[in-house]
Amino acid sequence: MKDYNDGEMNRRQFSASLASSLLPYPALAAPPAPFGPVPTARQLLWHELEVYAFLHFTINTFTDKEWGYGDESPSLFAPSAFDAGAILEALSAGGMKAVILTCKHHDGFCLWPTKTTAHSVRNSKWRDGRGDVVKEIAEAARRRGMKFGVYLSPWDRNNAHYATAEYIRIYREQLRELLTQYGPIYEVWHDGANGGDGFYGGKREKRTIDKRVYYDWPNTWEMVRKLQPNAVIFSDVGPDIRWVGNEKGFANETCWATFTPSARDGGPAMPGLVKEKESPTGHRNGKQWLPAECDVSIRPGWFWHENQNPRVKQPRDLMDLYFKSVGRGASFLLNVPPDRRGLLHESDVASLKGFGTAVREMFAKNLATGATVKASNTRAGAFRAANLVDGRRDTCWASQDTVMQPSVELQLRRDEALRVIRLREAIPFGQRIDSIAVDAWQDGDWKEVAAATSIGNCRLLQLPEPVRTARVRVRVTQAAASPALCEIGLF
Ligand code: FUL
Repeated sequence: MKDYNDGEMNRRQFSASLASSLLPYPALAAPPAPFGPVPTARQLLWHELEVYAFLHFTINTFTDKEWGYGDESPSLFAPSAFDAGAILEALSAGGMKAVILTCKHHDGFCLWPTKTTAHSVRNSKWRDGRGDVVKEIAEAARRRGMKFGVYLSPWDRNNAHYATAEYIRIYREQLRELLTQYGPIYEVWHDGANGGDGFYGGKREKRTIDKRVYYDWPNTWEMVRKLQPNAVIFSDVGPDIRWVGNEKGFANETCWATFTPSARDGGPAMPGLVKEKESPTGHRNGKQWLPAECDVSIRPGWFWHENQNPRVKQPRDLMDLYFKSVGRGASFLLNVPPDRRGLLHESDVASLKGFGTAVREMFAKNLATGATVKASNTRAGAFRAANLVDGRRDTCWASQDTVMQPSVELQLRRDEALRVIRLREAIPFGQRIDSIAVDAWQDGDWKEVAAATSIGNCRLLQLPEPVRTARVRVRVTQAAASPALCEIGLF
């Protein structure tokens, strides 16, 4: 398979921007050598999102199903008051930075007027067959400054050609339409569910495919790269973002951004064929930078069902998942399914709002801003300890190459009650730290208040109860290469 990793170039650009202020003293600017795989430019952009939404919406919304068989009449798709602007407003209130729409789910119904099949909105009564859900959601997202991504199910229970080579041509053509007609796409989502029985143009039979070869994924990914170079590709095996291995919305307590996907059957790893038990943790010395995405629905099902209206996750449940996904270096992909009106249900809107407000309030004031920062060791050049509290991700503190267990002390202006500590590694240099401990100065002595393993893009440490202190120390207790952190945040 082709090597998609252009992270090396990326790391050099990052180092160059750090060093630009030191041009008269080039010898001082030497950045740490990267450790292991490093993120690509598109992965770095994705790492900044952290929280984004899924919209599961299609004919299933009207038939009360999770997986449509593929024989549903397009006329069933009939939202009475579809309003993309209202949906995006609610997602934005929930703090979502982007949205991924199920442009086609397993039943094959296309939410845009595709030329590849008659099984689409074009043959529904909605807007007299002239509507385009993809367009309206994409445009509403852009109006709010949110990014837009597409879910296109590889499995298609409607298409007569499914399981033949012709279907792969059709699938790629659908993808081409989505990637060329709706502006910039930030994420392309390939589901692992595959094969089995379906309508298949009237045959109503069971069709199985060989997941290892049938989809010829490398060539589809190549096409995505050409049409949307900044889009990250998600699947069980990446190549950019990996499934976290469960649909409950959390990563393992230790979660490495690096991973070497392998197949359950010993063959090459492919979507739908990965040892998903290893996905929540990743691999410490994995060969690829392949960070985890934690998908979960705000309701028991992925699609809207009336009888699940009383079972919407509450803001505190979402907050817990936020800490167990974003707080473990992964992303949080929260599904909020539109109802039969084509709107988000009032309970979901209220939960989103409560969650968004809780996150904003928790991180509104970084108590580390303005603190005096001293490190036990700092490498020469632009890698000052003060970079840890400058609110930027493109500057960092780093120790000298041989110093693996440095510590950093923050002196605050006054006693503060700390509830959450946020750490971010300078990931363009790789995931270098194995473990850290955090101490607070209390009653004339250092007291350990928290400890963690993997950090990566973000590690959130929740203190069981607020700790009052004016001095905080972060100790790197183990590292595979000299540490480089871009943030220590205190909330
Ligand atoms: C699964 C699908 O089968 C579900 O219907 C849903 O789309 C979920 C996000 O992925 O594999």
